[in-house]
Amino acid sequence: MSIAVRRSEAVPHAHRLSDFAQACLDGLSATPKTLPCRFFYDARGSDLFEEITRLPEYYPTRVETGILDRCGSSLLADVRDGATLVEFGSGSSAKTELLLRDGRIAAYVPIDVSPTALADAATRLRGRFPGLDVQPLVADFTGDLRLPPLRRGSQAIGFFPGSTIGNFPPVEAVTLLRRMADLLGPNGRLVIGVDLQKDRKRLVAAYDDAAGTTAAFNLNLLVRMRRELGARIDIDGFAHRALYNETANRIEMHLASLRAQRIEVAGETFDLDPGETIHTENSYKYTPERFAELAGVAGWSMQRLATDDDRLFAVMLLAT
Ligand code: AVJ
Repeated sequence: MSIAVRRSEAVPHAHRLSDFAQACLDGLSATPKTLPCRFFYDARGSDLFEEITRLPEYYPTRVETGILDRCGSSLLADVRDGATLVEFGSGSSAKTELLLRDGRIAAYVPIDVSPTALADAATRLRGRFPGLDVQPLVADFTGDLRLPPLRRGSQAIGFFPGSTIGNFPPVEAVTLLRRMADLLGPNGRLVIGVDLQKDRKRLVAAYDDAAGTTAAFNLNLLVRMRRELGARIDIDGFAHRALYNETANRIEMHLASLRAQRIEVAGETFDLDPGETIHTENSYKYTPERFAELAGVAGWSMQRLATDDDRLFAVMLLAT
């Protein structure tokens, strides 16, 4: 048996499982089997995701970047000078410059779980925007957050691009949006990217590309289980599946077992039937109206809406 123990937990909780091990036990015990998508992003998974954003079929990154490039300044038109931009899950902060170059943002708080990604982004942005006060925060944005003290009277503008909100089921999305509203305060704003409903073929192609990069990204969860948790899994016994669930308006990614087989992880065994799947990700798709309604439940009202000509993707400015 091998149990990965994170260094930070090793002393006080020598026998506690890592988050990942616990999530594998919980998800594989469930019916149907699931694994949470947040575990996609180890070093290899983050590289694969970067590769996905450059695929011809994966339009969201390209289209959202184009919208921010054209409409970044008009989205921020009513934002006060000296505002603080707070980015949730900032990663490489690649899209952030499209808001910073407008000049009314004085401080930037990138939030991410990866200290190295934060450090690289901070160095780059400080070089490019010499007056900008960059205060990185190492944290999981779905957890309890506290902002560093803002400069006096500075308006807090959240930034949540990439349609990451689509990974949360609507009820959880409302909870997250409400917590963001609380964090950002009374004059808070949120610039959020939302992937839009469109024809099924285009959606499925974006999550099942010809080069097989998304398949590798999905299967990397099993690779990670084997490496980090010493799991016994025949990875070749699984295949990537992407489908559009038209009832729930979401893309689903699954790992389908190609035969009857057994997985061993963290001291437990799990049997899979031929064709049985492990559900690894949901990516909800909205109409602008439907998303505005959802945000409304969380206390936000839509002030501005920017889309591309083909209406593939939307970037909204929400106000509390
Ligand atoms: C980064 C969560 C927005 O759902 O489109 C890409 C992740 N998964 N291809 C998405 C992802 C498969 C992506 N998000």
